[in-house]
Amino acid sequence: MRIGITCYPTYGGSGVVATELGLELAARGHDVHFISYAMPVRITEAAEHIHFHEVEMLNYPLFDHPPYTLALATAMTNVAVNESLDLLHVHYAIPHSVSAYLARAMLKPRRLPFVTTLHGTDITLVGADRSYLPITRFSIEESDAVTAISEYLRQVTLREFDIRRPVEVIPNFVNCEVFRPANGKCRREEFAPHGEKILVHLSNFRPVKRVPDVVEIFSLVRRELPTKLLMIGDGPDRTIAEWMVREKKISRDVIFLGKQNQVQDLLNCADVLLLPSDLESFGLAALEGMACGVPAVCSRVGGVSEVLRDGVEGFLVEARDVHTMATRALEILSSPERHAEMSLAARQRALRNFCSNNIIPLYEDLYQRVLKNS
Ligand code: GMT
Repeated sequence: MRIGITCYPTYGGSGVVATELGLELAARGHDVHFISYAMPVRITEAAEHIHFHEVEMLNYPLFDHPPYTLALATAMTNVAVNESLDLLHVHYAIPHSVSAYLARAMLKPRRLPFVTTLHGTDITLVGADRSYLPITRFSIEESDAVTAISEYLRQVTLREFDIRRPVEVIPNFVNCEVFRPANGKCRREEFAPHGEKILVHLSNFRPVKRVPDVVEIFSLVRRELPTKLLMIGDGPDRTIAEWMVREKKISRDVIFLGKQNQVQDLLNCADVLLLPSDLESFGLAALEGMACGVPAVCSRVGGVSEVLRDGVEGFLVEARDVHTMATRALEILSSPERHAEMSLAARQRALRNFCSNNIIPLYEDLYQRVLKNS
């Protein structure tokens, strides 16, 4: 198939999933055309079947805000014609789904069906805001197929938007060959030269991720056990986290690594992953850690319980309860047996439920059905 994929090309979870999906589809012989304002960050090298089309935007002085939605719709239309696309697959409803709707309408009578994948904040925060609700609802209803990355998100979408059409769940996935336990290959001593334990946090440092809670949890754990904290990613709350670290005089033990591409190499150095978000429709970071055999301590929110089971692959704790999160992290860190048990369970759950080998065919099947019915 010839598939156009649109996503946010940055380090957000939806962009990561869309990019990995494109790479997996290309590896299976499909022609994949990314259409966005920048090259998706996880595409680090040229590959067969992978193409990138940058959305050109005229920045006329009259435009206070350049109309990206329209420029994207135009790019989708052009790419669809020039590359004979079979369909579009957009990730994150706003505004991608609206652009796809326009592209499909512009190309009539030629067929260009589009699939919309909902990721989370496009529904729970942005879409639910009155300013965007009607257009989000419209673009969902108009899509040729809609998927949500967890049952939780499916339910919220149907309920909050009063959606009458089917929304399928296709969970997020991970390449279990790339994200796998390193079995001692990580150079831990670079981060923990005296045999300290290692906690890790991986996110886009937005307020919803509760980055300050990560620092609080870490400082509570560190009081009991020599531990280091790896902070992977960047975003608005990095500054406050850095300030907290300085105030608490724990700078030597907290390593801010910024945005990273080969996150599997870093996850493999960690003993426990922290994900104390206020909301996660899925929690891709937890899954990536699990695939590497890293148990996680997460908030019990949204769709996280569909990914990780409390007491099996890690722990689920009420959001913002940093004391219990620290206690749970210490429970894992201070017992090698418990850690080994949870690490194995984490890897096995990723293998059984969330490997790309099992999930990509679900998308292929969906595309076939859409092409048949449109
Ligand atoms: O909050 C983020 O990380 C960004 C957001 C996105 O769409 O880029 O993430 C959402 O999609 C991820 C990939 O499907 C999910 O793993 C995250 O749980 C979800 N975030 C929220 O629901 C807050």
